[in-house]
Formats: sequence, C-alpha cells, structure tokens
Amino acid sequence: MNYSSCNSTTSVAAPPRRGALIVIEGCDRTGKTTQAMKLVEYLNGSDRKAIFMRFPDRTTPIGCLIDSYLSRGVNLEDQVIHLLFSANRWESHPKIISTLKSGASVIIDRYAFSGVAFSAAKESLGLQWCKGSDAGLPKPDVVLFLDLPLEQAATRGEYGSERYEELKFQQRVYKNYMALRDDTWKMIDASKSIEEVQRSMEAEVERVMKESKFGPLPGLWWS
Ligand code: DGP
Repeated sequence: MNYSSCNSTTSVAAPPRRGALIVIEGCDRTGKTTQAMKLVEYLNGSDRKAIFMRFPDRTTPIGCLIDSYLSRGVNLEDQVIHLLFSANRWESHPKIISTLKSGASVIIDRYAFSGVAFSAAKESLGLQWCKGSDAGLPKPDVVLFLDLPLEQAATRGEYGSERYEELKFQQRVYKNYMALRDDTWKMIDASKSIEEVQRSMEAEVERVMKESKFGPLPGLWWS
C-alpha cells in the first residue's frame, strides 16, 4: 500500500477562532446605542471584524408590531408582547451564530436581559417565567451594563416618548437587572463623559478577548 499521501506536508487552514459575543445592557437613555456603535468602530478599526445588532430589531414584521406597541399604537397582553420581543431575538439567532463562527464579533445593543428585566417589571409576570422563552440563546462572553442614576437618565432627550420611560417602572427594571447579574457582567459608570465610558468599555473588551477561551458558546439560562 502506498502511504505517501499520508506524509504529505499539505496543511489545512485551521478554522478561524470564533468571534466574541458582547452585549450592552442598561435602563433607558443610558447611552447604549452610542457606545455599541463606537465599540464596533473601535474593533473594526483595529482589524478585528465586528458587527452591530440591536434588539428590538424594528425592521422585521415582528419588530414593526413591537414598535407600534412601544409608541402606544397598539395594546397587547403582557405575555404576548413578552413573547414577541423574545421571538424578535430568535429571528436573528442564525445570523448571530454564523457571524461568530466566521470569526467576527457581534456587539448587541440589548438582549434577553432587557427582555426579562422589562417584562418582569410589570409584576404580572414572574422573573423565572420571563426567562423561559429566551433560554438557549447563545450566552454572551461579556455583558457591559451601563449604570446611570435613573433620575439623570430621565433628563436625557425625549425621555417619556415611549411606553416604559417612567421613573417608577425603570426602578423595577433596574432591580430586575441586578437579580440577573453573574460573573460575565461588568458595571460601567455611564455618568462619565462619552469618551471615558468608551475607554472603560474598550478596556473590558480587550480583557475579555485576551482571557476568554472562546470555546463553544453555552446556551443562556440552561442548567
Ligand atoms: P430601545 O429601542 O433600546 O430604546 O428599546 C425600546 C424599549 O423596549 C425600551 O424601553 C426597552 C424595551 N425593551 C427592550 N427589549 C425588551 C424586551 O425584550 N421585553 C420588554 N418587555 N421590553 C423590552
């Protein structure tokens, strides 16, 4: 038998290391979208491909319904809107996975933590029940929580224009977020200048990219 082909020096390129899944969370008007976009620019500018995503994604048919609910155009049962927000994230599940597998990172402005923190703030829905519909989405490598006194957030432009922007409600949302924290969460002081917040976030992302083993992504809230 001829084994010569087994000794061939032809090398097969290793698949790229998967990208990082980075989630930005926080109560309303804490600067999440601005900071998420800056983080994408920062990574792309240093030769590490990254894409921006946000939830709710108001561009899909489900997202249009969510938009209408948030602007008080339609009323929906608490359970129904909760499941629509969740379905809106599952719609993007294939894109999140394929992007990470390609080696690019995904920076997401709000994720399942918003889903639970906001829905459970209605008190008609329990925290555990709210987790159910998002369980199994990929668990982020890091959650950067933009922490800003709620009274300060309430002074920011157009606060109050959407359904949940009300101080008492946001206090319950904040409490729920704190109940969801684990060791992947990093609190970022969002009362600082845009540039200072940006630098803190970049430092956290650099640390995660260095330390993370980037093995297979476990499912969120499984176990
Ligand atoms: P944004 O587009 O990031 O400003 O979010 C719109 C509003 O929707 C904001 O008040 C937070 C809320 N929200 C985001 N995700 C969810 C979710 O999954 N469930 C519920 N109930 N509310 C959410």
